[in-house]
Amino acid sequence: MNGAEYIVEFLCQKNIQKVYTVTGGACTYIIDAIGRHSDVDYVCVHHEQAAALAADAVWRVDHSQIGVTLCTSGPGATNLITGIGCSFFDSIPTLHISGQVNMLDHVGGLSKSPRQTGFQETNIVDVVRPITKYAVRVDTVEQLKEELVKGYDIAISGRMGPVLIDVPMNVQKEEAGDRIELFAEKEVNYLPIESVDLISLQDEINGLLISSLRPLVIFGSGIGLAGVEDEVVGWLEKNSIPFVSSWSGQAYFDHDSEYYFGNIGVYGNRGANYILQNCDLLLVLGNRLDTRQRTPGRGSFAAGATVVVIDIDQAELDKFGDCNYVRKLFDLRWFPQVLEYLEIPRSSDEWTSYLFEMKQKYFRKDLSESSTVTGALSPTEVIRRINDLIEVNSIVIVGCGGVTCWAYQSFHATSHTIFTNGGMAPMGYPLGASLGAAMTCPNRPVILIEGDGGFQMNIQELQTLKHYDLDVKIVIMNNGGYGIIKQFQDLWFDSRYEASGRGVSMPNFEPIVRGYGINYHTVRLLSDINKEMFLTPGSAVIDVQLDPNTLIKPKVEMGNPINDQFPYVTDPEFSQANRFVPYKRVRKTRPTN
Ligand SMILES: Cc1ncc(C[n+]2csc(CCOP(=O)(O)OP(=O)(O)O)c2C)c(N)n1
Ligand SMILES: [Mg+2]
Repeated sequence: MNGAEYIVEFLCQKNIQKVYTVTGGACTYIIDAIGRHSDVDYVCVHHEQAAALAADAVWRVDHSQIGVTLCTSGPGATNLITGIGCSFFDSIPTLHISGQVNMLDHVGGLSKSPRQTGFQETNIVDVVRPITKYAVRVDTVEQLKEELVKGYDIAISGRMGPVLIDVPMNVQKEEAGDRIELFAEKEVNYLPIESVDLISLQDEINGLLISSLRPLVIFGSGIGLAGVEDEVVGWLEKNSIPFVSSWSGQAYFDHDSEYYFGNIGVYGNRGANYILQNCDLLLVLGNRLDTRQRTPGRGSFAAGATVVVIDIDQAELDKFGDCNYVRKLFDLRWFPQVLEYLEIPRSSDEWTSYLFEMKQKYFRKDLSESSTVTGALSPTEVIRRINDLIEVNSIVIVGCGGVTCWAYQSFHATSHTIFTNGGMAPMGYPLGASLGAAMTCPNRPVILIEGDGGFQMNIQELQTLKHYDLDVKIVIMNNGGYGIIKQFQDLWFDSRYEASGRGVSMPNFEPIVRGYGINYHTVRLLSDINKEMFLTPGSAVIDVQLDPNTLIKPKVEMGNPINDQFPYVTDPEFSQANRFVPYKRVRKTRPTN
């Protein structure tokens, strides 16, 4: 085996069958080795960003494998960056193998440091270091062998994330022996349970649970990343413990759960936000409480509660600075052992009846627009209709923009898997990610909910869908521009739509989509959306024509706490909904409706 063949054999041993790639001079040995391997194949995409986004989706839809890309040096490697960042911020394990120029041609071999000596030579390792868990260049085949094992283990352990291994061409050609060496796991940085004082953790949480009358749990994606969603949901349901979720957390439980009260945050469900703001104990599991959840005015977040955050990453806990949160460094992989000894929080009768009152009044009742009143299509109604028509085991991948808010506010997942890229949130995520999802789970329908702006950003991947005959249904929530930005400009820039309306236009997607040989449907009325569109085999674009001024509702406008969202409710309704903790209405930027 040479180094290139060794890499492919290693991937095969790690259950990796697909490698997402755009070829180039510096990775051709590895490409050729894949071509000669019977169990590993490459998938040719049309932009390396899409390869990295495809890789980001793989673990999300199948926890038994991680996504892998292969690219050439220079522009091939730099094109991966957005996708690598996606996996880094969302803690998704991926492995990126970049080809590098021969070490003989490399600046590293010189005493002086010119910018470049080899053609397309780029120091990708240093470029991606801040957005990878680990990045390394290997200079020998022996190093390659060790780093593959080490890199893979780092990607899947502890707080997971992307790893990049840069392999010069001479190493790809070097003799590597005839067997794979899976060295003892050295670098695995799990937070071992012995390093945590389990008894005192249990005691402390127990003390808080016992004294709480209005407990609430935030279900964060960390629970799913740790693979303990079944145990945690079982505990919540068995003990009637109310919970709300983050957007990313929504991927990991059945939203029909009686004790689920919606998703929280700036664009969260009204009722869920009220509940959160009125609890007296907030147990945050695997959620980093970013600005989209707490708003920049953090002081008003869960103002009447003791907030307990359990997180795998000390830096995430440290970032809370002088907030008086109780912080516990703990790997939720072992949380089931903690659950066994936890007291059951006792909700007061007032709290329980309030929870269900809020659910009755607000849960799945938010309506961005009502088509019957305004005549324009309501994005909320569109999402709900799609939700009703698609199969329950569908994978739903959401874009970035108004479209994210509409989808997460309205989609009700039972056995579906719904995800977006939450941290990096690049436009164009769904098309790239769909390749990884559809390749990894060929028997599950893949549905994208994308904006017209986002669709433009990886539109070239329609060809990959076509070439591999993948079955992906792409719903475009088409408002003819960058809706979420315009809504922000409405508030802060007197509706001057600079670079969101002025300067931006969208093409007629129909001839473009048909040019790729992909089916196309226009939707002007809710009733235009039908089951056939989703059931007909082959990829299709479903182009939903929204009014360009369709707003995201509800939404926290900057300066307000999360329980005072636009459109503003009346003062009596506000007081009713916030009956346990007094909140002053800070500022009404728009009239009460
Ligand atoms: C790669 C990238 N560039 C810029 C942005 C900033 N951004 C966030 S949403 C958005 C507009 C998205 O438009 P569209 O996909 O049509 O969604 P809409 O808000 O109209 O629903 C922009 C420009 C981004 N998230 N990603
Ligand atoms: Mg748009």
